[in-house]
Amino acid sequence: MYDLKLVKRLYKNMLLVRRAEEYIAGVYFTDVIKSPIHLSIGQEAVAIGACDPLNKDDLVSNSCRGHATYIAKGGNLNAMMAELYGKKNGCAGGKAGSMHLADVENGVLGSSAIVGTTIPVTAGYALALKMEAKKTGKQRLTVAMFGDGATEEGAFYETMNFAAIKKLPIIFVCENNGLAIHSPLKKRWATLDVCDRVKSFGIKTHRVDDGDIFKIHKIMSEEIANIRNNKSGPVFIECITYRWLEHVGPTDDHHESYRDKNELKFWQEHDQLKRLASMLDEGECLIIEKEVEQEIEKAAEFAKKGEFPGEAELHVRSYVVEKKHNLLKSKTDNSRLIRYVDALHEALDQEMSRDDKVFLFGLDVDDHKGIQGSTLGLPEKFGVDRVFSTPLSEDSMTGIAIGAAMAGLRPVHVHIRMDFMLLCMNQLINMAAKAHYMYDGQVKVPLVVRTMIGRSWGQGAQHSQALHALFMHIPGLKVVAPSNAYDAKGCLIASIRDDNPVIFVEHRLLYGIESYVPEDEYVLPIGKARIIKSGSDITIVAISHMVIEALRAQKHLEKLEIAAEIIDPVWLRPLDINTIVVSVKKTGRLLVVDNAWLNCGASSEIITQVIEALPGGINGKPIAIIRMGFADVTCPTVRSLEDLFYPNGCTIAAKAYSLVTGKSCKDFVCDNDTEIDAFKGPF
Ligand SMILES: Cc1ncc(C[n+]2csc(CCOP(=O)(O)OP(=O)(O)O)c2C)c(N)n1
Ligand SMILES: [Mg+2]
Repeated sequence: MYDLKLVKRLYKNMLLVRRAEEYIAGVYFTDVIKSPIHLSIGQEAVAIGACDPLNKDDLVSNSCRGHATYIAKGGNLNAMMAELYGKKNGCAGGKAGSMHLADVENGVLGSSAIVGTTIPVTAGYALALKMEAKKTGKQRLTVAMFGDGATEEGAFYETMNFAAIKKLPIIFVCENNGLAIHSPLKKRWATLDVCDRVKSFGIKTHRVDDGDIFKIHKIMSEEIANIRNNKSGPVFIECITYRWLEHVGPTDDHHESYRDKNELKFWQEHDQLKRLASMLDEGECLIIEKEVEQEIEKAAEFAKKGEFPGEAELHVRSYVVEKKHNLLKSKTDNSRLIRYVDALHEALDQEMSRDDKVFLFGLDVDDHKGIQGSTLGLPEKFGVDRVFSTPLSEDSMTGIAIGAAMAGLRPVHVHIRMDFMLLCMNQLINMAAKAHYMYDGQVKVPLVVRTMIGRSWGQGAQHSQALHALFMHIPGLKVVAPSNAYDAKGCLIASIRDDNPVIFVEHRLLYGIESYVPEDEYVLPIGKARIIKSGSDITIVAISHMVIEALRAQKHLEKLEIAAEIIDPVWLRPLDINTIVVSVKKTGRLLVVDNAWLNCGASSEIITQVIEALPGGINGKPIAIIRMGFADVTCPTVRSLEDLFYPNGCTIAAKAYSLVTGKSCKDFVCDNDTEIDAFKGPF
């Protein structure tokens, strides 16, 4: 009844997974594998049935229970085993372990130890494949595999919605083993039909409720053909299955109370491996068994022979090495005075014209206001595939951007307030920042996140936060906060061309400020600070909009013949500490003014690095250091309190005056002028 070749192939692959995991379980307590292992024994048929009909250049992902998917998709077994042993010849050089397996060349996009995280990422990859098919005519596709637990995450529903809107070429395969660690479904699901929930997004669903490998294989084969022919998905398949062993680790836990005693018996009687074996004659089974044993022995030998990575490997691939740009300067001096927001627009327009891999998306990027004008006209010029608004799904849209970036596109994701990025932290920190290192260079994430800090007109607690320090903390991310139009354009182009994720911080009040900006494209160096004003009495390092306030302070101080050197770090990670240290050596005094809170902030980092660089002070004298930033409270809405919350030209000048003269800040009087008075809201 079934094609014998198919039966043999399924049997061989399923046996390979079973025996490989039995081997892993067998050696686990000998201490050669020192990473948590989540075995698939009992539920391998889902991965084997789902991956068999795929082509090598289709891609599949999974969460931390990923061995079966990796092997089923054709991932290199030697490299997987060496990875579990933590060796240099592992698929990620020992940086991934069992929970983050990837073999992108063979279409294993990667696993993640954060449940649900790979679902939007895999959809983002599918978005890129959809765009690719428009050029090539050939539709590749992706398969996101995940457990029943992952369907409880918000990212799952956000992704279903977006995949349905964009008709993405993706198949979602839920390996429903009824358990999330020790919690059975009935404790976690109010209604027991996940297909029903998915159908409500307009997505076609299937349910295989007996673990039948041939049913899974048939549905997958038909749906893959549909997607390839119609260049349209998505599809959702729920496969009921069962895990025989404990959640994590090599042993069984059938005595534990969270399991129903009859379940295991039922599923062992319906073991798909036994079923496949029974369809082949004994001789064939023995031959296959021998082949599988040899493959596993070979993989184990490969793993044992590998070396452990050492010091030389620790820092390798923490970032994608920066490209050398020929074009650091504009070709002609055709500068004009333009606003910051127009400089952003020009950078986007020029980069999108230069490289059709660049695309722009985010809430409202295509509306009539076009993100304060920074995206106006771009949808008409570049089309809806390359400039589009999104549902309110910040978390999954970030994952989708990451997946598209992994596939070779260069997304620019826009947030109209930085506060909204708190909904993206999982994807940004657990995936964007880590993927290149964790998968040992198999993927890059050239993603730019444009994010706006709000202020004034009562933006208050949740529309005014400046959270750059959160991102500065994370290796793998870059953070830039230009304060003038010239830097905004050159740094945005540099960020788009960089192969790493860059958080591009814009302050709402900077948008209207003008400076001379060349018409041509130009790339500014990443990690280079700018000395905005020279001076010899005090170094004032100011961040983002505080540069404007520091320049006001500088004018006040000038009247008292105090010469302040104003430095804008521009890039907060990587930080150009050298330019700051050279300045402090000259002035002997440092005032850091952050456009954020002080605690564990950019100011702490800058000051620490200066002290580390000048441990003995200057000429035996300690450096005079002070810092300013937001008041240590949540930003209040009413103007009378808001004015007290932020440093301004006067308060900065007073602090600098006190540091230089040794007198009290109170002795310093000045009139504060501010562009906030002119700002007419509402947003
Ligand atoms: C976001 C997140 N929350 C919690 C965990 C801890 N955790 C690891 S696996 C797991 C259960 C996942 O269940 P399911 O998605 O059904 O996959 P299964 O383990 O059954 O294969 C949990 C809760 C995690 N890794 N990530
Ligand atoms: Mg489960």
